[in-house]
Amino acid sequence: MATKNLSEYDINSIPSAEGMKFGIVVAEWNYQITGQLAKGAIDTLQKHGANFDNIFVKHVPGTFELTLGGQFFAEYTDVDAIILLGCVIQGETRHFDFICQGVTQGTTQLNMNYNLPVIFGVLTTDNEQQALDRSGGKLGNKGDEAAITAIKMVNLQREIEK
Ligand code: DLZ
Repeated sequence: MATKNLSEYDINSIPSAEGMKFGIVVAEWNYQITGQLAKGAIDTLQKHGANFDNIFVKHVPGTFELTLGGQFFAEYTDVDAIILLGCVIQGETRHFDFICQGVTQGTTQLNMNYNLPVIFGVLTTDNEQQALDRSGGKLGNKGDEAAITAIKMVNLQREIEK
C-alpha cells in the first residue's frame, strides 16, 4: 500500500497566510523528531506568506501536555490557529494508548470549545524509523501538512464568518 507523502499538496490551492497569527506547541519528548516537525511547520507557514513575528512557538514536556499548551494559547492570546506537534512511539507498555487517546480527545475538545482551528500534528508510530520517515524523511514532514491545514482552516473560518 502506498503511503501519502505528507509534504505534497497542490500549491495553487493554498490561501495566503499573510496577516494570520499562529501558535505552535512542540513536545520535547522525541525532540529529534518534533524539532523537525516544528521546522517544517514554521518554514511552510512562512512560505505561504505568514510573517515570522506572527508565529509563536512554545514547548511542553510531552505529547500528553500538548492539549493544555494549546489551551493556554487559545485562552491568553489572539492567534488565529494553533498547531500541536508531538511524536508518540509505541513502547512495551500501554502508555502509548493512553497518551494518544488523551491528546486526540483533548484536541477535539479544544476545537469545539474555542471555535478555533487546533491542528493535530502528532505522529503515532510503531518505531523511530516510521517517525523519521514522516518528519522530513522519505514520506515528507507532518509539520508541513499541519501548517497547510492551519492556513486552510483559518481561511475557511474567515470565509464563513463574513
Ligand atoms: C511517558 C511518555 C512515554 C512513555 N512516551 C512518550 C512518547 O512516546 N512521546 C511523548 O511525546 N511523550 C511520551 N511520554 C511523556 C508523556 O507525554 C507526558 O509528558 C508524561 O506522561 C507526563 O504527563
